[in-house]
Amino acid sequence: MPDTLALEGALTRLDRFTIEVPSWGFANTGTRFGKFLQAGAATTLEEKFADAALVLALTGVTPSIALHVLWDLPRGLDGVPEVARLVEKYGVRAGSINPNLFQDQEYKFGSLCNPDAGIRRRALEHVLYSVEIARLLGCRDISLWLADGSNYPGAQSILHRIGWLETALLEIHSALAGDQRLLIEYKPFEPAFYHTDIADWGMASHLARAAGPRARVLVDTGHHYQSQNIEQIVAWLLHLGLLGGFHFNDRRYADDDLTLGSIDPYQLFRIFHEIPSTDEAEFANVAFMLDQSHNIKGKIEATIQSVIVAQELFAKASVVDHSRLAELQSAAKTVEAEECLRAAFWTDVRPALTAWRERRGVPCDPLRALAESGYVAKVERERGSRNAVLQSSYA
Ligand code: PSV
Ligand code: MN
Repeated sequence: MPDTLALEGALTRLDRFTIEVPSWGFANTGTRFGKFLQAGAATTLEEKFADAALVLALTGVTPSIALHVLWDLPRGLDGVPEVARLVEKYGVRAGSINPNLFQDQEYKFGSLCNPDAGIRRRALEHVLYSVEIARLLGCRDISLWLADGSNYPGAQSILHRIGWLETALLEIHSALAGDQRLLIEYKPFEPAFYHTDIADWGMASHLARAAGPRARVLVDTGHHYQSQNIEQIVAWLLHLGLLGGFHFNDRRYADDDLTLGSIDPYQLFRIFHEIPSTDEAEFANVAFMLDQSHNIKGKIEATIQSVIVAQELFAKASVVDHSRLAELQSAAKTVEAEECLRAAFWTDVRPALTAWRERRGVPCDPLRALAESGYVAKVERERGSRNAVLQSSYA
């Protein structure tokens, strides 16, 4: 079992671990079959910032909120001053900027890969102004996910679409300024069910390399085939200098958007184990973000629960005895090496985390603090009747 010193070391590493929350995690989102609406769900951008500020106050480790351009800045660049005001008011930074290339009716056959050059150009312009939004708000990362693909064999030229995508990404990359980065997210299927233009980490890696040095790959843990070895992908991306960050969520079947660690906490532990938190510069290059929508659980509650789980699993991965593990691996001591890893996984880091929170001046039990704050009941009262009116207009 790791000793007290190893646990203390783990706590030091925790100081550098932060995680970004998604604005859409506070809003009424659901599955394609429907939404179970919540009275307290955030509708306005200000409400999303207010909820994110509470998560920050209760956990101390979520300094930024990811923004989705069409959902949060529907007026594009004109929305920037309002975001800047909310950043100032709530003390939560604007995090990664997510262009939206999947909502417009024009995108039925794709966005940057659409066979129609005019639609490709309009999609490109949307990304370029998203880059500009990011620049004005001082955001480092633009997270690009395309829903592009096709549903039937022969319906689209896969080859032509690769070329169009490469051309577009080059232009997007050349618009990046300062320390900005382009994170390219892959997904094997959904909404397209025959081919997806950026289906896996190999395609995303190639596209990042072809686009330029400020492009990297974004790993969404829900975007893999069943039983794929995600930690191996992470190790490869680190080796190639291409790991840009994560969209964390858990899944049982496909892109289920379940809360982190709810199904397979050992997997997230194994992913964290591959990321050496000892190299500060490299560690800072990895953006840890949640990408979950909560259809059943309370939104703020689920977000806090996910943050806690991320910290627990990160702390567990940090107590691995690396020098002993290296010796055992060299000596090919299979069972001992595996047990060395498992010992860290089964270490109860929760008391140490409680002490760490105490030192940081945040509640020892953030979920209990949320319940005791009465915040959810308050926003249900404040937002409930307005949300009910909005909801009746969905019908
Ligand atoms: C697509 O499934 C995705 O993971 C992308 O990151 C989108 O931006 C996000 O979900 C929208 O919920
Ligand atoms: Mn994602």
